[in-house]
Amino acid sequence: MLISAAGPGSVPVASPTGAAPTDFVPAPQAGDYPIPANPVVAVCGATGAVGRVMLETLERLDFPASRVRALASARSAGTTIPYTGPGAPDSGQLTVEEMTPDSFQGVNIALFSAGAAITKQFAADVNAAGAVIIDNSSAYRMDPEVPLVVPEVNPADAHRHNGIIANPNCSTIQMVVALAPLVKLAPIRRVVVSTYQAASGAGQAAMDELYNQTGDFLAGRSFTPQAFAHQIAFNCIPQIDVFLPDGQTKEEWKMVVETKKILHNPDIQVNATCVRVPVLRSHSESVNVEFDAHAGKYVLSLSDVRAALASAPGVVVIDDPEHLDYPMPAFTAGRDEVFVGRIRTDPTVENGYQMWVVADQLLKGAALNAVQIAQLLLP
Ligand code: NAP
Ligand code: 2RA
Repeated sequence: MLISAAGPGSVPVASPTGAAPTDFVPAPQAGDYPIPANPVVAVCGATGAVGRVMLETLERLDFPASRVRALASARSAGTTIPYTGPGAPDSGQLTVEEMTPDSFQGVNIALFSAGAAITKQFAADVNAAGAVIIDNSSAYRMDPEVPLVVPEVNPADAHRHNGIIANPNCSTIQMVVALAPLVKLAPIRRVVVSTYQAASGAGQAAMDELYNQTGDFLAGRSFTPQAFAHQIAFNCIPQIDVFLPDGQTKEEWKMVVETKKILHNPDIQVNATCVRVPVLRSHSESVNVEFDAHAGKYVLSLSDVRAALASAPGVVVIDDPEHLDYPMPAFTAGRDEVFVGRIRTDPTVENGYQMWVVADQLLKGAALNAVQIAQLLLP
């Protein structure tokens, strides 16, 4: 990725004589973006589903900002969002500013959740202003120069950035938080995952559509799907993001390639089916894991798997079938952790285990993960 002399990558420098570029400035490093103890933080996309939760999270975690700014499109400029955490204005209300190339002067950390096109549009301006981007979109996730970070899994990668750090896709984050303790037991050969993704994963307008459409459906009123390709009320849609030529969707592809990158394991096989369900907030996943036990080198048991999950950072095991206790999205919304239940052996394969993984995708899948990355950057 080559953005500009101030952006990531080695960039050809134009000769003052006008000759063809012959020299290269070194690629920017993390050290080129020093973060003070009390950074200025810009929340870019502050009016959206993720942006609003980012502001709540900065406030709740007491993130030591000296100032917090809320940026969005011209449509929301001038509106206000309550914010009383560190760096808040005396009014306790942030006034939303229109995001422009000049918005980033004085900013140290820009938390982006405005979509891939907007991140790409402003990335060079942000880096030129000396600010680090922590991006929730897919814009740079698979760029080899951009770390893709889940703090419970690969925190060290965050320090190898060159101005941009990517937040993985929400459905990937909760799965790798549950896989990370298992890969310490033995190498994982294959993962088969089916997702049950909440409407808010597609943004604020999509969450509103589920809510309003459900009311219309129950009242017998007609409605026209807009945020989704089909009716979402009382329905499941086996398509998230666009279809790729091989028949999988881009959401499914993201789970495959992002998992390999985060776990630093190009050989792990992942097969995903991603489904939108009429849930407001929190994604659920059925995850089947097949360990490579290397012909008896690793001897695993169900209790090893349970113990690894129970002691993993960021994971809460809720698994008591006798009392009908397991994670459910209605009860994980607003919670920071990744919840795992229905942990059992898969008798159809050697070294296979099955689990059910639920997390608030607006928090751990997006806003919280981004703020945790920002915490890693603090001196
Ligand atoms: P959203 O609710 O639709 O919010 C989009 C935000 O982007 C709004 O603040 C919007 O501002 C802003 N925006 C749109 N056009 C803009 C422009 N031209 N200039 C500046 N700001 C602009 O979407 P979201 O769900 O928060 O998702 C945001 C990003 O996070 C996406 O890349 C998404 O894939 C990713 N993500 C989302 C989730 C999730 O669970 N929702 C999880 C992981 C990752 P206005 O209000 O002014 O239009
Ligand atoms: C979704 N994974 O649920 C996406 C959010 N980026 O649509």
